[in-house]
Amino acid sequence: MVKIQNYINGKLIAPTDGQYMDNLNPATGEIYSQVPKSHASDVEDAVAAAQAAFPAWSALTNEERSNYLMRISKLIGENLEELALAESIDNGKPITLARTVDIPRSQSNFEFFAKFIKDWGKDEFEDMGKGMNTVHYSPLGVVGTISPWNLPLYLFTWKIAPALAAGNCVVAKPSEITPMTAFLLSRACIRAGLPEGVLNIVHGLGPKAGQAIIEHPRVKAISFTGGTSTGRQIAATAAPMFKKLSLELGGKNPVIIFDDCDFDDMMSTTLRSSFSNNGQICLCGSRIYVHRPIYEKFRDELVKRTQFIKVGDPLAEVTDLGAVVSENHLKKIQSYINLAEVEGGTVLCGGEQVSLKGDLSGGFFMRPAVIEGLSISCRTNQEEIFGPVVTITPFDSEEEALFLANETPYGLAATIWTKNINRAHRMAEHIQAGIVWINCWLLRDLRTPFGGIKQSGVGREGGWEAFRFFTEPKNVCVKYA
Ligand code: TXE
Repeated sequence: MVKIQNYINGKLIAPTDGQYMDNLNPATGEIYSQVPKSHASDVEDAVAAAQAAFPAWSALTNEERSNYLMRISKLIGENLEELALAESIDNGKPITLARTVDIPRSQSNFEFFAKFIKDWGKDEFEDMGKGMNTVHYSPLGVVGTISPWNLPLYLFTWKIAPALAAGNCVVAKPSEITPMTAFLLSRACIRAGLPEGVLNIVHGLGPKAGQAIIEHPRVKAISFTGGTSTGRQIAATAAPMFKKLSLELGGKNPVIIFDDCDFDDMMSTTLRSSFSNNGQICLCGSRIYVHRPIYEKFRDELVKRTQFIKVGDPLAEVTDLGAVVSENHLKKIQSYINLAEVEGGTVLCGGEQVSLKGDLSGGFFMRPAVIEGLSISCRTNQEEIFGPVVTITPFDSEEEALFLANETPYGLAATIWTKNINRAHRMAEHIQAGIVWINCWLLRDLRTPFGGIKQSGVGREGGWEAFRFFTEPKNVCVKYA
């Protein structure tokens, strides 16, 4: 059985008190590896290593740091199959998804920021005749990153790559539920010759290892992706210490479908935006609002296509949806299916647990669900389920669609389907979300700001936003003689 190790000061090491916890394969329910149950002492060692590495790492040129990142990116590409297999086993997602989305995107994260850092310099503002202002951007020192289980390596590297590129040293904690690809990444960093202490990966539970990173006085910034309640807790610790905070939290994203949309394109994309990765993507659309003239056509087609989705072995090439990430998560999702019925909704299809045969008989599988007949104020439409569950509701006017879309505490992403470009822009302007997709979903340009408003988070990732977060600006003003 694989024993995952921490990566501290360039070495793979056991946690200081020797404690490990079990890591389960969600497709079988079997334990298949052991994860360090790290404590504050491991975080202390990681921060000390990062602090010691910082002067030399931050003194490198942008080009030199970029070269290290490119080497890591290349190694991710060379080990795509191994990483995709590990991600699929750890998370329960289809290997085809890990192979085409998670791992290629992790590779791109390093490559993108390696290239981007070469254009990062200083800003200059000339006050004609009076003086010149130069804004220098300096790395912060040691920064902490904490990431979730839904897109394990993808979100882990999305934070680490810009932090390192900007000249910081990092203490990173992956989710304890999906630690394997972060462990494989630490091996890649060793092979890439990344200097000791520049990146440190501490495995363990959130309230122990995670909290120790948040609390550590030498950790200058925290970049976190995960649940809104965890984000609130993190902010409560970090804000009084005046740490920089980037919080990417939950979502309850609306999809608004007008009767003039390209129906076929909308249908196939909506199926993806509803159920990709078992709905365990913060950007999935979970509340679907449909213009009344096409409501019934849409409903029947969505239900028909949802019933065709293949739930099965994540390692089989034909599988559409694998296992959800854990037994607890499966129970949570199913409790919302029950709740929806109590709240007066009708489950049109899915929602039931699926029992597979053989090795997969202990796995956490369920059929994707479509629910109708719920009001906007009910819990099913207000709380993040984070599973393969969507609600559908008809609407009559733009105003009504906007009201429904905005009437939750979240504001991460929204999708609008219409061929009327004026209407699309009107809607986009008034929708309360950090990201709006028109006639598409998950079309990502890594230069653009990524993040949410309201309870979906604080701050933005991506492009310059990431570099601004991981640096401190200093304005130097020189008066002309
Ligand atoms: O999140 P958690 P989980 C949401 C979604 C999901 C819920 C739970 O609603 O159902 O979060 O997922 C660490 N101090 N999203 O369990 O618990 C933890 O160890 C410091 C939205 O993954 O918030 C893990 O590494 N760290 C989302 C990370 O925080 C702590 C993506 C996330 O854990 C901690 C995934 C603490 N006190 C889930 N407690 C999105 N928006 O992308 C936990 N952690």
